[in-house]
Amino acid sequence: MTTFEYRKSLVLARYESLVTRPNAPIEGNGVYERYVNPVITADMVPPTWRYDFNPATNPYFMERIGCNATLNSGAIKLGDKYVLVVRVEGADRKSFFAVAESPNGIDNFRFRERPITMPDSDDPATNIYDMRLTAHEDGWIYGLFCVERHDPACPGDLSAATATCGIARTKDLDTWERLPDLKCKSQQRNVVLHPEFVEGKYALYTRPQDGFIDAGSGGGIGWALVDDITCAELGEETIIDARYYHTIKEVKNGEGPHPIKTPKGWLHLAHGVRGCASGLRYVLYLYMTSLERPWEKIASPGGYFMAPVGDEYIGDVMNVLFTNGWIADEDGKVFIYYASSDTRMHVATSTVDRLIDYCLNTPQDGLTTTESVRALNRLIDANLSYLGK
Ligand code: M1P
Repeated sequence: MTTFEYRKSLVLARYESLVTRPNAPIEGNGVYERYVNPVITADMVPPTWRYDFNPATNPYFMERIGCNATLNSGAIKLGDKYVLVVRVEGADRKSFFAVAESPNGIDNFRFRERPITMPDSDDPATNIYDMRLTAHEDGWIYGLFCVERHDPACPGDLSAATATCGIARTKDLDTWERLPDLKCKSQQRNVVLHPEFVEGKYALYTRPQDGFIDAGSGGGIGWALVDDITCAELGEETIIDARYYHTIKEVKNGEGPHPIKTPKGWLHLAHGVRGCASGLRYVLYLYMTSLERPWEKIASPGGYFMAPVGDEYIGDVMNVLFTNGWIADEDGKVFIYYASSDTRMHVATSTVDRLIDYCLNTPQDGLTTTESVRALNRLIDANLSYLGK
């Protein structure tokens, strides 16, 4: 057997065993279940994207185009398929989008034949990433994502960048119509389209930031209405979920996927960031807003909902959980897709009922040690009295 034949069969066998690997839930805290295996890793990118399959031009069956990571994925249910628009990051540090589908949402994710070719806007980007998908009531599926360019105001600084919200729409996730980027005064990452019209307008969750990394004076997750999504311009932004000193969202926060509509209100999933000696720590949290007034908070459970555990701590950017995709099935089951340490994709499952219960019955962050201990004592008092002690 030639080196080419040997290596090709090895690579294909490894790939097949990875994409067909069954997954299993791990019993956890009762709020959600994590799963034994990640759902998508860089090794699950199709071999035809990485290898030259012609023995004449690749006699050693060497990898030609490397893949570094598969992370922050948008999610949507299309027919009976659980579909992710994955941020795939090449070895060259450029991210692109690619569609991966699974029959059950927890394993057997397989990429479509080709990645998405996203049309450029008039001002081409260096990098695009972190798509939020919204099947809007206007009939289109929208993808809102971060568009990164070198900051023209700092020609001598090669790390100076700008973040803008790119907007595109599709019916099938393969062919996309690119719309103009969101016009606004501040930099924007983590912009999310609400699935319904509000006061006859498109509604956006925003995250105003002064710089590419720093939120600066941007106070948290914002809310803004837009008249025309085909030339979207951000007017007044209202902060609906603010950052606070000494909380999980002290440094910054950002809306995850669009909220899920429930009988008790809109259920939101977001990320919060704080600083510590080892750098930034990204965790996930939940909150709820009013059904009629989605910009008004009605529940704000304190602390994080999910934080890195075990291997999730380790990767390209350590100590990070990030989410921009979830799927709620008609029977109430919820699939939460999250990336760990900017490296790989995972799933956690729960139900709409359990997540609402969590939001409505977890004490709010009282913002001081005294208040945290008070909340603990209220639970202990109730338990002692119930247990007759
Ligand atoms: O590296 C962690 C995350 O950092 C950024 O998050 P934020 O938008 O809160 O600044 C993004 O670059 C995100 O992609 C990344 O996962």
